[in-house]
Amino acid sequence: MKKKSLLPKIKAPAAWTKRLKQLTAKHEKFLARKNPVDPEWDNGVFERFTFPAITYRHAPIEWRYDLNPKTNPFLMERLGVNATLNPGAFFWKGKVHMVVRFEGYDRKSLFAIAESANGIDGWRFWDEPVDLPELKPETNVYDMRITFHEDGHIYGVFCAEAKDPNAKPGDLSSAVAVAGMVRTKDFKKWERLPNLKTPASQQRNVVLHPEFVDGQYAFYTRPMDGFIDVGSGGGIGWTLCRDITTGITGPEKIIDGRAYHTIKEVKNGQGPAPIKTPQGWLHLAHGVRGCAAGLRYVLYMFMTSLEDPTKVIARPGGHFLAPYGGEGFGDVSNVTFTNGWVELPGKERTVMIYYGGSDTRCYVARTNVAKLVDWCLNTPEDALTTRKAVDQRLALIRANKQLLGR
Ligand code: M1P
Repeated sequence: MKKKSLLPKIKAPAAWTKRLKQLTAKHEKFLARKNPVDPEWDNGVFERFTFPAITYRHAPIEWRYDLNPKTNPFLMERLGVNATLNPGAFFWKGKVHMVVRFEGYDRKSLFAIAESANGIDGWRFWDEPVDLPELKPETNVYDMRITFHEDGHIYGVFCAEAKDPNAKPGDLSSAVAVAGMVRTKDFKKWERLPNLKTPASQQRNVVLHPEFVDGQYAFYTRPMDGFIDVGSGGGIGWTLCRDITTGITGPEKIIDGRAYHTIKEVKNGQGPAPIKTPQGWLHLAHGVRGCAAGLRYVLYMFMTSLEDPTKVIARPGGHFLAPYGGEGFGDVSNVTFTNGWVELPGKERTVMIYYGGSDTRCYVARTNVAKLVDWCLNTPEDALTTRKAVDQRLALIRANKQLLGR
């Protein structure tokens, strides 16, 4: 994408123009930075990269600064960017795109699309953020999942939150979260659909399945009684919807529940829409557990059956990806969260995984479908007790010893 000049068409003091040129040069240098594979990380499952893929520093200068020397004589940032996180992702017109949760200093999230030729570096935001139609009441929107549905539309499902109308006076934190929906054909014009109406009082991490199931739209859900605490709800749910233009769904059932002493004992949620493989649907999700430092968010995987997408056929134990190095530090530390991945064209079936680190930055990891399927089908399930975990590890060690002739 060619960068246009930021010099205003009105007269500006020489010092002001000099500062703008310096600012622009620094920004361009940052955007041109290459992002090599992290040479330290090597688990054979996926590659990591040296730098985050997108940070607040990727935000275009004209999205932050008033470029009028009369109203901004010091050329100061007027609308700061706090974080760029939790991106949805899609492949479009030969390039990889992220739908970034773009958060201002005021905590409000916008959706902003950035593109890259290789999906690793060279990310540039489109001209303007997504001009999302609003459905009142709505205070904040975030974490869009993109689904190319077989009905021919491209859907974005996201969390739409508003103040809880039943909150006690003085309680300015309680909120209600629902699943908002838009659809588009070109990622420029977005049609807002009604919010999803499921049996649960609150929803977050809702994702549209790419195919019709029993002739209906199918959604992965995450039913909750509360806004932060899922209460008696939780787990990755599943519900069908006859007519997406009404948003009304049928009953909800849990297909991947929470479990004591696992990486998803507090809550979990489907990541992006699943990827279809001959062996089943590949799912990437987040799991949350509590610890002395607060909540810890990691990514995990599972597979579901092609014949019955509600049936889990593989549950590799533990996390797939967890906060690593600087990923674990930020606005909400100890968090990795995903709602985007992209399968690149080609028989290698390369998969680029996009994830947020600590609600602050976007990261990328690279793998392929064959590795992910192997990881899911051949990684032992969570043993659930220490005794069984000892057995699991001993089995591995002893089998290896035998192979090594020890
Ligand atoms: O702050 C961590 C994450 O918290 C929420 O996820 P969940 O609903 O599973 O708790 C989301 O707000 C997510 O955006 C955020 O990264």
